[in-house]
Amino acid sequence: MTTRILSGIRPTGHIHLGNYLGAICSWVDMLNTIDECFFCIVDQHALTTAEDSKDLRKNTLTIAAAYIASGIDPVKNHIFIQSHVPYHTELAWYFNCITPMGWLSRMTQFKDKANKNKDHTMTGLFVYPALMAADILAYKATHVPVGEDQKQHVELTRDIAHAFNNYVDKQIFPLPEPIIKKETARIMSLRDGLKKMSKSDPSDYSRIHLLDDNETIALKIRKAKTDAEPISNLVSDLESRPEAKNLLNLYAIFTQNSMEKVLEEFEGKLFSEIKSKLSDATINHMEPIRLQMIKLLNDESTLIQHLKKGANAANSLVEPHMQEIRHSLNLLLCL
Ligand code: AQP
Repeated sequence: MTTRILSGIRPTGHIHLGNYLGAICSWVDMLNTIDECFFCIVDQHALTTAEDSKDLRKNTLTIAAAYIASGIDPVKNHIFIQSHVPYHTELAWYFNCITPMGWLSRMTQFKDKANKNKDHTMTGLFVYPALMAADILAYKATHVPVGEDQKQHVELTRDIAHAFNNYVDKQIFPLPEPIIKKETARIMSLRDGLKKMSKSDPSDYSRIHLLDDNETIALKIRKAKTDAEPISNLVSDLESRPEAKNLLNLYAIFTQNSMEKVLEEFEGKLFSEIKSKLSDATINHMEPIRLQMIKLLNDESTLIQHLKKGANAANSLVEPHMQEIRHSLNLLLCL
């Protein structure tokens, strides 16, 4: 069976280190082991939170630049915009018709986001996971690399695939596997080690943006919340120190060391020293990506050509799948 990845990012707010490490880096790691890779910029999902739609065009191009600058070759792989492939919303409708409301009500992201805006919770936010299932299953994707927060949605996608296959009594969809890399599964906020780093956090100091310059990165790390204790050499001691754990974990990722090695290096040291070394390691890793993103964003027409090529490939793959799906639903086909 052909192995195929489908994953994406919502073009909302500022793309940050959590999106980069939790999603994009695990995509890059898998490029050589998977037959076909499709990376989407899920602009229609951005519409589920109305405040995000005003900068949609700019954010869409920034995400495309981030994918390419991080190492996804747009010629060998397919980078495209969700709204350029209308089959996603068609398939989402079919899924809405076979997905119990109880399944969608259990989604923790829906509960969190709906709670923040109780008087203005729109239907789109509620059915978002059915559209995400369509994003993945339209391609018959076999693997979905995501951060930990999206695991529940990928599990729901498997349930929807299974329910649809049963409904039409045919194995149309494979059950896609979520791929979640332990060390980068959940990058935490720099202001609160119990909250994930997130685009919607009101504080810019909670996250490092991919377009932050070196001084801003250093400042955000200097201002990151910590505690007063020096570091011990026991990994288990970090369980009660979420902010320390997050910073040390970032250092371990950027220096490609184990947490044990990092604790050995910093045992007895104060946070001023740790933060200074973390700043250097982060800047070292992120600066070439930022510079490449800026270069790509300055050549918008080339970026748009890549996105058109990606949309053509996506539409060509999905079109016959949709015919099979419509046929399985007994829709009258006149083509
Ligand atoms: N903090 C994180 N750590 C690891 N992975 C993360 N991801 C997001 N935050 C972290 C992963 O990034 C991918 C794209 O996410 P998204 O933009 O589609 O939606 P999200 O998960 O809701 O991301 P944000 O940044 O938190 O946005 P808002 O604040 O708008 O909700 C996914 O694979 C996600 O797991």
